Amino acid sequence: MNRRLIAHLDMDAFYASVELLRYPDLRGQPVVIGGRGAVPERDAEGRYRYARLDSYAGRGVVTTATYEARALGVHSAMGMMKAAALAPHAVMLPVDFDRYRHYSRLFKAAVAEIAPCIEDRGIDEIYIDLTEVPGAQDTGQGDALAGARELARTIQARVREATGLSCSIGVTPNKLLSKLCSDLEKPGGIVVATHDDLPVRIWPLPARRINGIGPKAAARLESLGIRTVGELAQADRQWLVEQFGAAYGAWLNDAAHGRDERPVVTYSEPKSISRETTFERDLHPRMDRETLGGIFTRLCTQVAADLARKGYVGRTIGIKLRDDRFRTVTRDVTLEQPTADAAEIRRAAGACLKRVPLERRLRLLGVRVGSLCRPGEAAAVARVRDPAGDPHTLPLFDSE
Ligand code: DCP
Ligand code: MG
Repeated sequence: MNRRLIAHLDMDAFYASVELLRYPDLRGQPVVIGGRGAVPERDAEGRYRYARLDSYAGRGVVTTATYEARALGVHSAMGMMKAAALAPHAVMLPVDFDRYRHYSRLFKAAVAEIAPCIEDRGIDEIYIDLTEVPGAQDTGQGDALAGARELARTIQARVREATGLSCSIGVTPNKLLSKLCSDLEKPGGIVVATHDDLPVRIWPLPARRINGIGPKAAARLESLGIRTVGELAQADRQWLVEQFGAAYGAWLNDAAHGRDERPVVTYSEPKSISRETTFERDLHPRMDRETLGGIFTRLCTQVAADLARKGYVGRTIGIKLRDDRFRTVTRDVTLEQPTADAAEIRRAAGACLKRVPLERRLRLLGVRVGSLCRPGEAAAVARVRDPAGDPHTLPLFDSE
């Protein structure tokens, strides 16, 4: 039987790298993607004029940054003002999701030409089952994984050819280890490993690097004196079960020992499609009624367009509000018939809004459509989910 060879591929500084394709003069510079600034315009000599971080005022967050900006301490999810303090001269570019989605499709299609068994994990990462791909199992002189290594190089080269972008790849016997390995030698890294490499490459890592150990579980582990994956591996399995419950405790022990049998799932139905926005300044439900109404309608239109593009209709329409004290409320309503119609979504979302006491200023508004099905498909058919396929569907200590 063939050894399992699972790859995890993650694009390097994805949004930033896509932007550098159209602004190549920014290569080598600290660049931050985030906020809603204007797109750069050309000056009289045809050169782009860029906004710098120190000109920013607002509450936007960094979605990603080039490695040069990261070297200054800037990272994803950091407030732009804080980033400005660290890297005042960094160039700031607005996000352009349509463009990132386009490149996302391109790189996935490029990989699919070589290895068709792909699990989509979001805009910039995929798992690839290489087990049956021709050549993957080849062994070279003194290298049992020569075939896997070569295949990873081929995939990396094809992605670059198709997109101009670089990515990092981990190849191991399972998804858990591959996800850890793809991150080890970014950017442009290829890390091929087996269980034998666990003590040297994986055990020194902080436990929270494991996908499924979130901030809460990491903090709890730390309070128990466990910081690294290796320390977690040394902890007694039964003791972990006592501390974290049967499912999560056992999973922690398996994870630390690099045990993971999850298959690469080539397709999964989305559970819901949503859009949300954080305002530049808090908006008052009465005083800013018109502005809010406009944003609300735009969100509904965007969700409707997302549904249409992905080919879904949905029955449950929901809203999410966050007030200036960071309190979040959600409301939803289930329609008789599924829809992808912007006006219908707007009506249902409006009805949800009426059920929320609007007393404080708002900082965030979101619209979601769930209970998705394909147009024409019987809406009442409940989708059966695989209860055992993915340990992350277990009642995890952290929900991520
Ligand atoms: N992203 C985001 N908000 C975050 C983290 C990421 O919007 N808190 C976006 C921007 C990233 C993309 O998702 O470009 C992919 O996320 P990654 O974590 O893979 O980050 P990068 O691809 O930017 O960098 P890396 O080279 O570390 O993978
Ligand atoms: Mg990435």
